[in-house]
Amino acid sequence: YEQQYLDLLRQVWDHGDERRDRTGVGTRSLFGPTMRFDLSDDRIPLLTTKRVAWKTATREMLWFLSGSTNIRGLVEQGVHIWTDWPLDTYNRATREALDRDAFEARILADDAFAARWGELGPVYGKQWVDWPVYEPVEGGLYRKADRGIDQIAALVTSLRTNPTSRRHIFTGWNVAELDRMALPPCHMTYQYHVADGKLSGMLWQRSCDLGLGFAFNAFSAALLIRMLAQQCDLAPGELVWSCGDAHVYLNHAHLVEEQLTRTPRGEPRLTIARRPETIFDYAIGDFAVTGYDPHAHIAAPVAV
Ligand code: THF
Repeated sequence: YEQQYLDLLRQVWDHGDERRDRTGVGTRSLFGPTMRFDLSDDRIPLLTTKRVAWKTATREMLWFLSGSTNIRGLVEQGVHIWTDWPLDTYNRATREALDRDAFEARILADDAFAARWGELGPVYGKQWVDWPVYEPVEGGLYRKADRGIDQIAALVTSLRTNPTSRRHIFTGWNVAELDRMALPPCHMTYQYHVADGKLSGMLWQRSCDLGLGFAFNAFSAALLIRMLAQQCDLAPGELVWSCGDAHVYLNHAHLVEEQLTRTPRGEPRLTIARRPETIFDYAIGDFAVTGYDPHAHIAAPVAV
């Protein structure tokens, strides 16, 4: 289970192609790995070779599903994983040097500041539940429709009404809006497959930070399969994780070396306490992980 990840981490670290990347930190990178995680019996891909903040990942998923693209809703819950990008934009624009705590304090205290500086642009949440639509009007012009496409609601409907479809897909990769996003989506395309009463999901990620992001991305993708399966009266099948550029940042050497000395332990399981009315009605308290006895957290810097 977790060994697939450790093997990939080792492979990328030892044999990856070293290059300068957008952030200037530098990475080693391999192209095109795939991993499979069986989700039956409530098993969930949650790394045990370091402690992973699964509640943070869950809050992030609920924030995506809410359609929000402003960090305020995360910061209010003590989730800091998206703050560095707006902070960087703010400090560049104003030539200030606010630290993360000071910036988050202003995001929480000041509505206008949060609206102006906490916005990430039309990232995941916007594209998932409100993908903009343009309607033709007279004279060869187009006007923006009042409501966009809710890809998640459409997915639930298609899973329920046409389970054998090969089009159970949603994506955050809105080509026309990429340049307005703080970051173009990394975990960009999700596809689902129903067979034998079981729901499997594939995540195609264009780019993966194996040291930090993978733990979040794999857990979240599995979490979403579980929520969708519950909503559609299906049992959980498998998560197939597939990636374009899988990389390790050069400043994560200590993490890689420490984590690869550790042995996975236990089989974490995810339980969902109730069945909410719709896919949009889950709350953080609905989720519990049992059998999670990980090795200690390993802190590592995030490349912005
Ligand atoms: N950019 C980079 N360089 N790496 C990423 O993993 C990443 N993401 C999202 C967008 N851009 C990225 C942001 N998601 C952490 C986790 C997820 C993130 C960003 C940062 C992080 O720092 N995790 C720490 C601390 C967690 C905590 O606050 O409790 C960790 O140890 O896991 C990947 O989608």
